Amino acid sequence: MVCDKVSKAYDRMDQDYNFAGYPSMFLDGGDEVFVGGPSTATPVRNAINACGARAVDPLDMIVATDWLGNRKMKVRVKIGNGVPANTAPPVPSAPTGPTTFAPNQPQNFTAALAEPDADSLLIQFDFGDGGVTDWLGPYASGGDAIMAHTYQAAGNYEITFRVNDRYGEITDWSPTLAVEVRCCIGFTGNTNGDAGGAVDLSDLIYLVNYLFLGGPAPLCDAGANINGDVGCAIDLSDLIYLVNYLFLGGPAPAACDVSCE
Ligand SMILES: [Ca+2]
Ligand SMILES: [Ca+2]
Ligand SMILES: [Ca+2]
Repeated sequence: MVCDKVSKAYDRMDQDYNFAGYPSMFLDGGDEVFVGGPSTATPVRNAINACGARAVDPLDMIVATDWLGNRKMKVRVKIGNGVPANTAPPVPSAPTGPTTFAPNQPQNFTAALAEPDADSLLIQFDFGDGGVTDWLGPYASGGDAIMAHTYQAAGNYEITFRVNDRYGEITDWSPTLAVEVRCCIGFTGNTNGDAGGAVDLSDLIYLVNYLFLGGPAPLCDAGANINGDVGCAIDLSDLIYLVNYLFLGGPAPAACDVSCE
């Protein structure tokens, strides 16, 4: 440090090393110090050799880059002094979310994120129906990432995700969340397939439209087989059953029969 020329060097000398006199010599960050100047070269030579032989912690450094577009790049650097610069995130817990729901309606699934270095994370979901996302994010460590997905077909699926700490560490896939996509949930009658599953006049109109006016088919046979007949036929008898239920105090629509899906 040339402390009589550089003010930062002077401050370091004054505040950190309790500066005592010129010329003073600090070797290897202050590991060896000569105050006032040695009279011969030998002690300096010995001090330099001692510094050279000193065991020091290895430095570990990782450089990562993000392409920002428009000819811009962000460079991120992590340095570990005697410890690894980066720690891998743990395998995440299974995602959480609804486990029984109808197809063709977006559902939200939550990924809880944790990272020992508090690195922000990219996440990748596999929804089990062939829908694997790109790496999405970054999301802050310690929070939740919510991902919407729409299943097109009834069935059973396993949802999993993994995380990437953007310093080269990608976890294994998390344990899975098992979901059941049923076009009929609980009871029949929701012919128009509204998300709340309500059975009301709009379902009756939907069924009339389908049976007699060339309208679209119910979401699935299982949801429209309101009288619960074994053959799962959707016909006038279901319509009568629904009218009876809605307006004449008749019995509730039949329970879902998954064999109709
Ligand atoms: Ca990390
Ligand atoms: Ca409905
Ligand atoms: Ca029927």
